[in-house]
Amino acid sequence: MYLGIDSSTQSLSALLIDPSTVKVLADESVNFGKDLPDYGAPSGFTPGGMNGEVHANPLMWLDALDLLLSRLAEVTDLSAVKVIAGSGQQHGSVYFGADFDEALGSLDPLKSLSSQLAGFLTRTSSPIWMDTSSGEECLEIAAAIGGAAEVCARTGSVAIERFTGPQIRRFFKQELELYTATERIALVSSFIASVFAGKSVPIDFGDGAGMNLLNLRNLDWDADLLEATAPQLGGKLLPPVSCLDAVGTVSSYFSTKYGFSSSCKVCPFTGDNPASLVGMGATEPGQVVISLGTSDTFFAAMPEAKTDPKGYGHVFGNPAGGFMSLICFRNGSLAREALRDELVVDWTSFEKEPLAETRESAGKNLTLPFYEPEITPRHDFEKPVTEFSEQPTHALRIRSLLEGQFLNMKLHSAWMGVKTERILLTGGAAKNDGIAQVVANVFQAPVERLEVANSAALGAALIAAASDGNELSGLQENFCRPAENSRIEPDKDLAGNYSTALTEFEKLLKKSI
Ligand code: XUL
Repeated sequence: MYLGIDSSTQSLSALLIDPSTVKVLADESVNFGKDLPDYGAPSGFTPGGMNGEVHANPLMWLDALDLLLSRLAEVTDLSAVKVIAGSGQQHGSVYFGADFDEALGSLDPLKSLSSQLAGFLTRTSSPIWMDTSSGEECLEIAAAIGGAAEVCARTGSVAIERFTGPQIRRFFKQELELYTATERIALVSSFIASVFAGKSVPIDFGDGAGMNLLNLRNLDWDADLLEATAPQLGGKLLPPVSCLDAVGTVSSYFSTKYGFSSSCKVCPFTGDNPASLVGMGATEPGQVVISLGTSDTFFAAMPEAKTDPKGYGHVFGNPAGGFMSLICFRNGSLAREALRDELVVDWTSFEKEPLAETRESAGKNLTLPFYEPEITPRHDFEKPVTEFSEQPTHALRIRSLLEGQFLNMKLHSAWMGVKTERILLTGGAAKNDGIAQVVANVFQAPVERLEVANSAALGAALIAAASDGNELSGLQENFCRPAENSRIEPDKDLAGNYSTALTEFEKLLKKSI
């Protein structure tokens, strides 16, 4: 049995698989907002941050871990788990002081994780990927390295606010004493892995590439970037590693409390997007994954590291080797939920039938689908920009928003030059056929959804199994199967309409930013 853990923005999930029977044995989840309301983070982060700050409480992640494992132990015998691997929302960071490793190694199973580790955090809150506060630090880092293009050539991304390096620099500038007291900096992924292993676990290449610190040429921390980011930073990070190589076994806290075998291995955790690439069976180039989550992401395996000339896209490590490209759209579910609430409707209004009452855009009835500041394209939007040539019904407004989201995605993914022969759709909104049909039509490619919905947790479980000698491609063939009747074909007659729509969408965008 192999356990995959995914620590995402809104929840912590676990998926347990048995490759010999090709079965998912357990699938449990803790929702931060619903299950841990005392943290006051209904969407997984503390609302009301100033100056673009979006932080979450790392103790909430620890309480979620105790709760998740107690739920899992109730339904399964965890002593048969051979390896644990995992993933975390990318870019978020956690800061510890001296003696943290000692505390990790001597946890008392009669007490909670959060009560025992709280005293060792040098920073009580963790900036996460939605944070946009470090614009100034991005400029400073780029200037020190010789410009944005040079940062991009080295790390696969220009310096970006949500990436960990600029966030660390901001912490150093604003809270020098606490920064100095910090002995170790982890990503969300390596934090949870460290807790499992009872010692500091290094950051993996896949997730580490989301920090503006990892040089993609040698997969090591870049000395110039470390220096440009903050003093003595190199000493606070362990050398990066691959998520496929186990780094230890579970600590006695987990074996005593939840019944894991003391020989159960722990792999370094990776980022949610690299794990999703594995869980979607897309680690070989040739297919594209669109993940509809809090943010929407568009990603694909790449034969070689290629960077976005406009600086919106990113290059991360592909857990199976090589690289993946990713583009993140901040107004994903954020925007769909905002329109749903504005129109006082539910998700059935986003289904095929109601949308069929309207016509597909042929360059008319366009929406720039941004309710909040967007990162692709980068602009401080406050509300959507619309251009309707008729009085819009609810259905037309929904169609226009969805078309805008996927036209924007098509426009900003062209640099990847990847053939979209098949689109694998995942994330909460993927099951909606109305949305899937818009994706198929805009990209003029068939859309498929997989049987297992939580691709990051599944990817983590497959990484755990692969680290134990199981062939990854065979695991993917067995576990990453399209769900029955999930394929949506594009309407080929709409190719011309959407090509015009793309041109008009781009014009409207240029006019508005
Ligand atoms: C990717 C990104 C998000 C987070 C949260 O760059 O910021 O996709 O990983 O899922």
